[in-house]
Amino acid sequence: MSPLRHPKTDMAIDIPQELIDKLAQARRVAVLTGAGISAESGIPTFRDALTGLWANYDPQTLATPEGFARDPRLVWEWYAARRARIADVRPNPGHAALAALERRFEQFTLVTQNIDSLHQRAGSHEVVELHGNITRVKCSREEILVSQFAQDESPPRCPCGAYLRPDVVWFGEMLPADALARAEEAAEHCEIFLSIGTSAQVYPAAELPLRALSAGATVIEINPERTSLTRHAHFSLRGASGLVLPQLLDHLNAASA
Ligand code: BJW
Repeated sequence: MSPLRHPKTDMAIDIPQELIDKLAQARRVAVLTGAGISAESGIPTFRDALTGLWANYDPQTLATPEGFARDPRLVWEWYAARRARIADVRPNPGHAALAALERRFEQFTLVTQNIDSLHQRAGSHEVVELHGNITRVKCSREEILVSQFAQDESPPRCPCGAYLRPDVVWFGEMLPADALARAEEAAEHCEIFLSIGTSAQVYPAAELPLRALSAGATVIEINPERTSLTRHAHFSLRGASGLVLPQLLDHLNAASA
């Protein structure tokens, strides 16, 4: 198949026919997304040089329980600013293509490390959130979700007196057990595993494509850069997910027309 060209960038995206054929024949597909899929919506990633959040902010200060204990106001306000930014952006063609792919397969599990709800806003129905969701707030002591609270303090307080915090997973914290179990199950039973827009550096999410590999799945990576997964992946599509995924969908539609 001839290389595809994106009209805006003229960037050639080489999608091997073998990959399209495997996808067209698959019944069970699992997908892991990371910050890169939301980059084209205007949400910064974490580890990209210069533009990544961790290039400008210290993860130990802002994304650990210890950091929150040290300076709850700083952490609360950092998340409030990110929440406002996320509310202001829209899903991009990569999110939309994944929502369309969900409808094509007998089993399709979309696992995300993102906390931004952009998959749901693009129309994906079954989204497994490994690292929580920034729109939710929970009690830092009792861990229960709280939907209404007075905004007179920063951070606001739970009726029990403890500070409220975003319902996201910080370093050193356990992932939600049910979400992790669903993700592992999907990785171990899929025929195709797509790893999209993640640097594959954060565990246990980074283990999922390796589990899929061990179970015999075909692993496809979509990322403009090499990652620690690249050398293990059967196919590596080097490009922005907002360009690659819609073209992958077009090829798939053409293959089954
Ligand atoms: C594009 C693009 C475009 C750009 N299109 N792509 C085993 C070994 C070593 C350490 C550990 C281990 N097991 C556990 C750990 C500790 C730790 C960990 O993994 N540390 C590593 C950093 C070494 N893990 C944990 O603590 C986890 N908890 C846990 O394991 O509990 C049990 C336990 C506890 C204690 C000890 C041991 C076990 C919790 C991890 C929580 C991660 N939380 C964060 C913050 C969430 C809230 C928030 O948003 O603020 O989650 S950190 C941050 O990283 C965020 C992300 O979800 C996560 C992953 O990042 P992601 O998505 O991969 O983003 P980037 O920026 O890294 O990559 C973006 C990619 O996109 C790049 O590759 C670009 O090229 C690409 N890209 N534009 C497509 N247009």
